[in-house]
Amino acid sequence: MNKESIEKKLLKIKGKAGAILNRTLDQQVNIAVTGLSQSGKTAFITSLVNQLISENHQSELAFFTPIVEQRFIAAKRVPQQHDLVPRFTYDEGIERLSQNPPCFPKPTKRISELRLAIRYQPKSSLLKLATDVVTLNVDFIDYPGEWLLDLPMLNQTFEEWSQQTMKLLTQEPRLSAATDFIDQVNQLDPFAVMDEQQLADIAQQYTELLHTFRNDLGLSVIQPGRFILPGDMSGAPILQFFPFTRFDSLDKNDYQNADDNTIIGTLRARYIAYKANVVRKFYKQYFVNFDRQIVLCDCLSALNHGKASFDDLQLAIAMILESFDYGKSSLLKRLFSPKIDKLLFAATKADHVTPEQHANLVKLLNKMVYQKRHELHYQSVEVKTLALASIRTTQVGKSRYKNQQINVVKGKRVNDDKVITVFPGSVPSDVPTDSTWQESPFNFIQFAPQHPLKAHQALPHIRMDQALEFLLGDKMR
Ligand SMILES: Nc1nc2c(ncn2[C@@H]2O[C@H](COP(=O)(O)OP(=O)(O)O)[C@@H](O)[C@H]2O)c(=O)[nH]1
Ligand SMILES: [Mg+2]
Repeated sequence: MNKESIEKKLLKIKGKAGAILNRTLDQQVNIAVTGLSQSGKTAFITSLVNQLISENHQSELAFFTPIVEQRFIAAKRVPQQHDLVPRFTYDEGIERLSQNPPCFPKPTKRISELRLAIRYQPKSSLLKLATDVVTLNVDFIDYPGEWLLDLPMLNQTFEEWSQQTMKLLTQEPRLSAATDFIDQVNQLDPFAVMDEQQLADIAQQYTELLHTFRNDLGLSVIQPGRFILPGDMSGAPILQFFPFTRFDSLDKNDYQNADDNTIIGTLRARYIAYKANVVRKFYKQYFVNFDRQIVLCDCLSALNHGKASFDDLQLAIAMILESFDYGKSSLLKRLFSPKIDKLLFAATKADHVTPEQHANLVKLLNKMVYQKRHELHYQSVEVKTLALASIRTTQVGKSRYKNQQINVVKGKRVNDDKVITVFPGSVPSDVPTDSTWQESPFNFIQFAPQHPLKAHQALPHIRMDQALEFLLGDKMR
């Protein structure tokens, strides 16, 4: 055989091997993005997708190795995997950021999905032998973090859940807002035959209470999570239950034997149905398929709301962490077989503070994430924390203050659309003490984009490349 035909033959073998490898290699990854409402999920996915598909790599991704090593070829959107899951509305988000004046993408309140096909040149010798270009399909799944707060319910009876919820409701800051609701439930005769409308009304009152906790008090522990983000289950009887307030005074036997058509029997039955058809279903249908998870936390807003709000965020993070506890005895492991191998916690909206504060923001986040380190068994799950801005809306400058140079940010304040230059304040590196809360309340300002996004321009960001590297870098070797 002459040299030419040997080369031809080799190329042919390479082609065949490539085809086989392409079929057998793991070239698909599910990346789930979550966080409590307003934590920045929509902004995060919009930016991440935008960074990857921006033409000519105008995006600044200095920490994303496939780009640094010039192996990244292109990314494009392709039809998503599941027909029944709503589409993540990327175009609408970009449209809003491109209009004049620009605004943030509209908030979404349910699960959604988007698939990117990323083409790159492999670095690993095995893949390289087989093929010159690999396609990695990445599915991004956006879902409310409130849904993870429901996991502990799977381990609780209606009685236990009611008692635990009442503990929260009868303490400030919740108590003042909750007294009307508690009075209403106290007046019920639990063994009376239930009235559909009455239960619907009280459930509605409980739901409104949860909205008050979230929106007015800035609290994070909201249970059941679906009540404030019901999606297409809005108004369904499965969401029409609430904690019962007087378990201590109920006769155990009477409760056990209560008929399903009594008030207490109906509440119990709906609670059980909620666990099975809502909570369990989410974990079985979606959660078990996630390969990687990013949890977004808006620590700055929690600081703004004060001690009660911040403490509640800590509690919520501890509850969310239970979904990643893979220890042998964990609830999660017993019920499902999750496969998440990387977990990223990110403090969002880092553009609201000056860059030298980012280290403190990460330290603060670490305090919250690792508080349960000794109890939880992450085992093979790699955990990382980061401070980022999905969409950077401020510029950093210098200013003189008391004869010293300090960093300041310039941006358009959300409240009044004024462009201001300020030092937004220091971020504490640890959970603030009682006296810190009293002496110097936090007041971090929210900023909105100033300039419309131009066509083929990538969104400005902070550390999105580090998030990309953690989530995808090793999948693109
Ligand atoms: N300045 C700034 N604001 C952000 C950023 N991400 C989110 N926000 C703000 O937070 C709000 C909620 O974000 P969104 O992504 O809708 O939160 P979601 O409810 O978790 O999807 C947005 O409307 C913005 O006002 C960011 O990177 N920078
Ligand atoms: Mg959203």
